[in-house]
Amino acid sequence: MLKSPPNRSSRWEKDGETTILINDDDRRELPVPVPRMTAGQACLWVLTFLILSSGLIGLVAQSSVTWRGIMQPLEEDQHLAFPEASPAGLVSSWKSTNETITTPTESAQTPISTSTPTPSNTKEMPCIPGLYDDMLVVIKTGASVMYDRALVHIHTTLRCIPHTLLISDAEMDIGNYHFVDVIQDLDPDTLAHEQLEYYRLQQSALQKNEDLGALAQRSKGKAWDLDKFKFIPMVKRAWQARTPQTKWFIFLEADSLVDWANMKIMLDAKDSDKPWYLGAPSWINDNVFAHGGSGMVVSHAAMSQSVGKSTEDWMVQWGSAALNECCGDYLLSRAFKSFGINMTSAYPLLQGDNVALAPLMPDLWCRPVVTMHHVKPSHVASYWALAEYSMQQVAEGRRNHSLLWRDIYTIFVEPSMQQYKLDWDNLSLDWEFTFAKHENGSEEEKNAFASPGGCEAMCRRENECKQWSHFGMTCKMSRAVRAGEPVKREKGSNALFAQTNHISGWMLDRINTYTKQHAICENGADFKFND
Ligand SMILES: *[C@@H]1O[C@H](CO)[C@@H](O)[C@H](O)[C@H]1NC(C)=O
Ligand SMILES: *[C@@H]1O[C@H](CO)[C@@H](O)[C@H](O)[C@H]1NC(C)=O
Ligand SMILES: *[C@@H]1O[C@H](CO)[C@@H](O)[C@H](O)[C@H]1NC(C)=O
Ligand SMILES: *[C@@H]1O[C@H](CO)[C@@H](O)[C@H](O)[C@H]1NC(C)=O
Ligand SMILES: CC(=O)N[C@H]1CO[C@H](CO)[C@@H](O)[C@@H]1O
Repeated sequence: MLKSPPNRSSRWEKDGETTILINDDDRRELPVPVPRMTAGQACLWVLTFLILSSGLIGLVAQSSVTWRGIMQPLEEDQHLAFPEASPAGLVSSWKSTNETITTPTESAQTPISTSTPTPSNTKEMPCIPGLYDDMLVVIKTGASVMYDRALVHIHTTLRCIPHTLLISDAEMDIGNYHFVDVIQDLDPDTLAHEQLEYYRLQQSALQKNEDLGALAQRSKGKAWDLDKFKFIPMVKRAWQARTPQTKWFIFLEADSLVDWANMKIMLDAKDSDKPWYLGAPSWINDNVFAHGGSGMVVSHAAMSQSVGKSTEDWMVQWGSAALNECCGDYLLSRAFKSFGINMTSAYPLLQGDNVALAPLMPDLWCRPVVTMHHVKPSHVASYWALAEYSMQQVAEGRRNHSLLWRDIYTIFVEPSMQQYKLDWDNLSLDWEFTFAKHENGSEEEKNAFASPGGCEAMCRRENECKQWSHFGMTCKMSRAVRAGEPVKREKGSNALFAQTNHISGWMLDRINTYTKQHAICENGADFKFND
């Protein structure tokens, strides 16, 4: 995929540098990658080798107490970036962070009891009639992943949304929820094209009652290739499915997560009679477009000035264009642009990170959660258990907003924060120390890339550094706190040899200072975006 979340594309691209540079055979002889080596550097490498091969001793020497536990086996919960707790447990732990949620009017009468969780504590909230009538919510998925991804939304995201449209590449049903095959809306020439071979395979598998998930696995990635063809007919179907009340068309994917109360606050501040096409910007070359997985929101005016002029022309002009494009969301931005409708960035309200990857602190701290992407069904459910309660409070006027990212930090991330985690990465971006760039650097710089302890020490030296990660001969550090994700340990590697493992660490004291100093979002939730 060419797409990357906003403000991150260039930085993440650099990730390639951190992958190990040598193959397994070389590694046995020389535990560090050495691109070009002079005599002086050779000394450094010998030294490094000694430090690293003395393993624990070397690490302990680098930063005493920190590395005491490095040989201990991983505990199971270290692998959970986003723990899956029971809904009742989550809600009560959230409620125990009293400052976060206590509002002046709430105190005496909270609808959820904090007593021992029982199933009745987690009973669904009643839907409030009419609340979301002005939205048409469109979720796009594919027949091969429908049960894996879309099912959870039926019981959560979509439960109180009266007007929905489910887009797929085969006609299917889950209970009352119908999934529409929009590929069939393409013209016959496009349908016959080789790029749609998977669609035809899937059609015949459906007729024979074959397992579509298994078909997708056999066809390795071909199912995903259908995705780009769905966007143009999806927008046509959405226009046709509007009701007299529809002001906003909200396009999501089945691995997106949404907080409706925050979404509604965001949209109520905008005029749907203006041609809004809101999204999280992504770029292909220099062309900006709204990233599909982050959620795209199109106003009634924008729809009526484009697809609404003539659904036939819309399909004739843009339906087959997917044959020549990589990505459907990019194609859609071109289609809207041809009607004079440019995307407006709603980042970071609409955004494509999940809990593990989002820069929780300080960037998102007082920002409301509106969308996330790459969210597992279990996490949609966990989030929902919490958001349903806060959304209800917003609807009752007892809160001015639903969940903020700092609530996400407090509930899902803080409990598993620790000084360091083994086999953990995707964190740190603001500083980078590598052999290639710092082979002639200061002692501190050389130590930083040479070992996790040196990397941690370097982070300690930078006042603003809140976390670091070490892998190979690279140390990365960052101002923002990201929860990160487990990384699979390289085959045959050993915890003793630090550079074959990802290790990430946090400056817990700095992080705690930040959370204390920013315990209150003094200006409330920050719903601003540039427009
Ligand atoms: C939570 O409430 C208790 C008791 O009301 C109070 O002592 C404590 O300071 C509060 N915590 C925060 C973070 O406000
Ligand atoms: C949309 O963007 C293009 C440049 O990419 C600009 O020329 C055009 O005026 C913009 N249209 C509107 C309505 O702002
Ligand atoms: C909501 O916002 C208003 C105006 O900013 C403020 O006066 C009020 O206290 C807030 N209500 C809650 C429950 O936070
Ligand atoms: C480090 O110094 C050596 C010898 O002077 C030189 O060949 C090499 O290019 C330098 N490396 C960097 C990254 O500047
Ligand atoms: C978003 C991102 O950068 N993900 C990376 C996390 O780390 C794994 C393993 O190092 C990479 O494969 C991902 O691309």
